[in-house]
Parts: sequence; C-alpha cells; structure tokens
Amino acid sequence: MGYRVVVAGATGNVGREMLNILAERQFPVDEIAALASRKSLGTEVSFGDKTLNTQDIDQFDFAGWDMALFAIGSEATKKYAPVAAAAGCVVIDNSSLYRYDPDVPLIVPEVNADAIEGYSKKNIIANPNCSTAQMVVALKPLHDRARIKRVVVSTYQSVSGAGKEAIDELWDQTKGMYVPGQEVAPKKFTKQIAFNVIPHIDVFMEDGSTKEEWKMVAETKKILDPSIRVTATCVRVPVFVGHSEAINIEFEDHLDEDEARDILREAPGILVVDKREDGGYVTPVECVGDYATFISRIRQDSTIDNGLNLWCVSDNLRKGAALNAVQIAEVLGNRVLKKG
Ligand code: 11C
Repeated sequence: MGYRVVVAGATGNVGREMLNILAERQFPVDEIAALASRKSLGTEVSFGDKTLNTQDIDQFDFAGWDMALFAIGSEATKKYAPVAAAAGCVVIDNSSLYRYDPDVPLIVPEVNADAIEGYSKKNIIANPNCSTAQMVVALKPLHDRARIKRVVVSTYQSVSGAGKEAIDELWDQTKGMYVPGQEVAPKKFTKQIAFNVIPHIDVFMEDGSTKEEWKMVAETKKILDPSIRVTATCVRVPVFVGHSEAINIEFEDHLDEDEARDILREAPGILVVDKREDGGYVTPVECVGDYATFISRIRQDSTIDNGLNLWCVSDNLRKGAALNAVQIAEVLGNRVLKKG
C-alpha cells in the first residue's frame, strides 16, 4: 500500500523535477495528481513512463490525499496550503511562506529529520531555500565534530533559481550578443546576465543585505543551530543549473583539513571530489541531474585559529528544491504516516 500524492505547480521547473524524482526513487505512490494554475492547464507532464494531464488547483479536492508537494510560489501557497492542510493532506512547501513560522518545521533530512515531529501543528512542512540546503548538508557533519562559530559564504547562483523566464533571458541575451540588432535588454534581472555577474538576488533589506542573504542566515540557524553566526554575499552568475558556494568556516575546536575530508566523505548526501590538481574539483555543469552535494577545495584557513575553506556545488533544482522535498516526503512516510 502506498500514498496518494499531489504535486502542485507540476508544469514548472521544480514541479517537473518533483515528479521525476518521485518516479526515480520509486516513492510508493498509489495515485498521483499533477496540479497547475488555470493558465497552464492542458499541459501534460511526465511521471516515470506515464503522462499525466494537469488538473486545476482551484477545483481540486485535497480530502483523502496523503501529502502534497507544493512548488507554486508564496502567493499561491498562501491561498492553497491552508486548504490542503485543513483537508488532512500534509503540505511540503517549497516557497518561503512558512519557513520562519515556529509552528512549521523547516527540514533538510540529512541535518534535522527529527524535526518532522512538529509537522502536525499546521500539517505543513517547509523546504528551505536552495542555497541554504546544500550549505547545511556540508556544515552539519563538521559542526558535529568541531562546533561551528561563524560562516562566511559567497554564492555563485545559477539563473534557474529565478525560474523559466530567467533561463530564457540568459539564453536569448547570450545569443543576442552575437547578432547586431538582436541584443536583449535585461528584464527579469536588473543588469545584463550574459557574460556578467550580478551581486543581487531577491529584494534589498534595510541593512543593505538582500533577502537571499538573509534567508541563508535565518534558515541555517533554524535548521542547524541558532548559535552559528552566518554572513553571506549572494551573486547571480551566467550558469543555467547548479549553485556554487565558497564557504569559510570558523570552528570552536581545531579541525584538520584531512580529518574534515574524511568526515565529509562519510557524511550522508555528500560526494567529495578534492584532488589538488588541474580539474580535481567539481563545477556546476557536472552536478546537473545529480542528488549529491559536492565538496571540493577543502583546505585550512591559516588566517584564523580554527578555520577551513571549502567549495560546495549542487543542483539547485534537485537538492535545492525537488529532491529535498521528496526526501521530506520519504521521512514523513517512513516515520509518521507509515503506509509504504
Ligand atoms: C534563487 N535561491 O536562486 C533562489 C531561488 O526562497 O525558495 C529560491 C528562492 C526560495 O534565486
């Protein structure tokens, strides 16, 4: 016996990946519903070797469905998540709407799967921001060994984090650079993204940081440890899929780079590729379609007493969104609903 599973936002980049990953991981599905907004109705989506017709989220009755994976953005989530949750369907939400709600667990299964117990207060579980998810997977095993005091992170985030229009803008703008008269002006991004980098993701906060940077701070505290101090600079780069992060970590205790490498090799969800030679590290194009968080360039930071630097790369549509949501569904199934 399996689960009756809903994917809301099934025609978007993340929704499609949720369907792919549910099928790839052979999640025990008895029945699946692919929901979309009215404007996307008629679009077919794949689930393993099946083709699903999308159903109108506005008309859908969530009663009798076990869980719903939401990838519909905060505004639509505000409307539909309470409806699904009230009908007894547990919502696993990829938007930021509920992440900071103390009555909603924010889960990265490799880090804080036990937080699943808190789901029943609202029948909602939140999925973190992509840049946070991969970072906490890397930090958790090191924190367990040497207690992290402070993290300084710089991100190199792909355009797929900003949705389909952003992917199209990078593609069209790049092509347009070579064709006189067909230059594409910035629309989704604030400045040219082709052959450029933009130090601005999400809206500006009062203190001069951006909301993306704020999310990395707040979410790391909620998922991993509120005592860890995090400072972030988030940058958009002309890469289609795969977020990269240069992470500097200060520990309470000494942690040798070789021991850190061994710890990370053993840690769940991580693949270490760290050869000190040409090409002995992972770049975003190599992580696309993979489940792992890849770690490279592990080395001591000799400017502080207990410091390490590392390079962390992951598929933002997978570990950063759809895979993590499916992993939460697996935890929910195995530990709570126990039907599969
Ligand atoms: C980006 N990290 O790369 C964002 C996308 O809070 O779920 C995900 C935003 C979020 O633009």
